[in-house]
Amino acid sequence: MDNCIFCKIAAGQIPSKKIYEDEDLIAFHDINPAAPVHFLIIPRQHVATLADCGAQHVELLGKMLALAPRLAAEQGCGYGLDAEGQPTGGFKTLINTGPDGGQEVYHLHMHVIGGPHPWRVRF
Ligand code: DGP
Repeated sequence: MDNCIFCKIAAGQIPSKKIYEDEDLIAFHDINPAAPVHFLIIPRQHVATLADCGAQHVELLGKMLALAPRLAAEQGCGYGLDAEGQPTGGFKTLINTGPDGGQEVYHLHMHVIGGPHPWRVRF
């Protein structure tokens, strides 16, 4: 898509701090991090919003979701159990959709946000 900043990042036309790429997905650090760890997972394919996804995108969305915990662990905010078997670590996943959902860039992206307290917020 012409004029889509994330398509340009996916094509390597705009620099980004990439942490992952494969034939379908790219992940890179958010330019304006909201927490110690904050990266975005995007499809290479231009899809404007989550609301534009249909049955043909289910596999792609599944790949995005499955990638999040793996990259979160690599970035230092993985989820797990401690020595006592208690939950530890973890991260938020967030997809903003449309103006009322706070979406600013109209290329589907999943935020992965984490790091130790006190950055935590309700959403
Ligand atoms: P959203 O509100 O869900 O559309 O969030 C868009 C996010 O994208 C926002 O947290 C900032 C980030 N962002 C916007 N432009 C760029 C860019 O050029 N590079 C990077 N790395 N992140 C960007």
